[in-house]
Amino acid sequence: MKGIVMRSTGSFYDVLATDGKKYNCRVRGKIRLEGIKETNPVAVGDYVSIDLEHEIGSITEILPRKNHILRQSVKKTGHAHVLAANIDQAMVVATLSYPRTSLGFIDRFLVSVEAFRIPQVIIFNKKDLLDEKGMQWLNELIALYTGIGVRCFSISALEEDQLVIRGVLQDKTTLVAGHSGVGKSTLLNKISPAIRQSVGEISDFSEKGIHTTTFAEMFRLDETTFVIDTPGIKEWGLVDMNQQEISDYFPEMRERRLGCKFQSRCIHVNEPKCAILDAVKSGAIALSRYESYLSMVLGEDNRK
Ligand SMILES: Nc1nc2c(ncn2[C@@H]2O[C@H](COP(=O)(O)OP(=O)(O)O)[C@@H](O)[C@H]2O)c(=O)[nH]1
Ligand SMILES: [Mg+2]
Ligand SMILES: [Zn+2]
Repeated sequence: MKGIVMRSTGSFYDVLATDGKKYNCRVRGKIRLEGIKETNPVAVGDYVSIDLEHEIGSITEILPRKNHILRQSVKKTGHAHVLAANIDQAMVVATLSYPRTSLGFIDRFLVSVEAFRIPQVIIFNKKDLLDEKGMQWLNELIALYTGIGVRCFSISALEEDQLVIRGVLQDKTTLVAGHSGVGKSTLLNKISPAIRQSVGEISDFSEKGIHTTTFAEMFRLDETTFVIDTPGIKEWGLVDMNQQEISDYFPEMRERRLGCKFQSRCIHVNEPKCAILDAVKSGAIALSRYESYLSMVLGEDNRK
């Protein structure tokens, strides 16, 4: 029988099979997917073949993936693991206040996802808490991110705005991310009763300092609509990216960097005749985006 992996705990997997039932399965023997060298080959979102002869089913095969997202398990020391597979879009929920999501976090998320060529959506939540100045800033950010090809929505999850987001999710598999406290659970709960999440429980504190691998969990909204929640992800580490590569994942840099004097050797930090630096100076590239870029290029977690 075939099925889709809804949840993984590292050794066990919940598989939603074509008969509509969920089976607890594990991987028996070694299965390898071509081109994947990661240690846990089966990920949430994978289409798999399962064998139900024994009390606990076994996953015997991973069907070819459309795509996947890798994530660094533990900063620096750990290996990358496949966070999820077969994703149509990745959505980050952010807030400009209570709490304030840094643009650095948003940009890191966008880059991590863009590296796998997966379309991105930003949901700016808690619009109701913004004053006039805050609204102005919000509109500037929406203009900035829309300008680089990211779909943006501003909502208040406390209002009826979730209907718009339900439409964004329809017929797709969407990975959802965001810092704790931004209203992710509030939004997901309103979107679907199938997703039952506790609201307002900040579990950050107890998790701090413990290097656990974060696993994603998938929920089904209807036959063709899936949401993948990624609880507890506080940082998006860049996996396997060299300095030259990073500007490729900034859509506003991708074409422009061909104009740099040093071409692919330019990392746009202090090189002469750098097309990216020129664009930052002229305002064609937003300063906040360039600052995020610099932190990724010069950040130590990323030097290779
Ligand atoms: N003012 C306001 N508060 C919100 C909104 N969305 C969520 N909250 C509140 O923010 C807190 C954190 O929400 P929660 O859904 O648990 O956030 P999560 O950690 O991202 O899952 C809760 O007290 C929610 O009631 C919103 O749009 N406006
Ligand atoms: Mg939550
Ligand atoms: Zn350059």
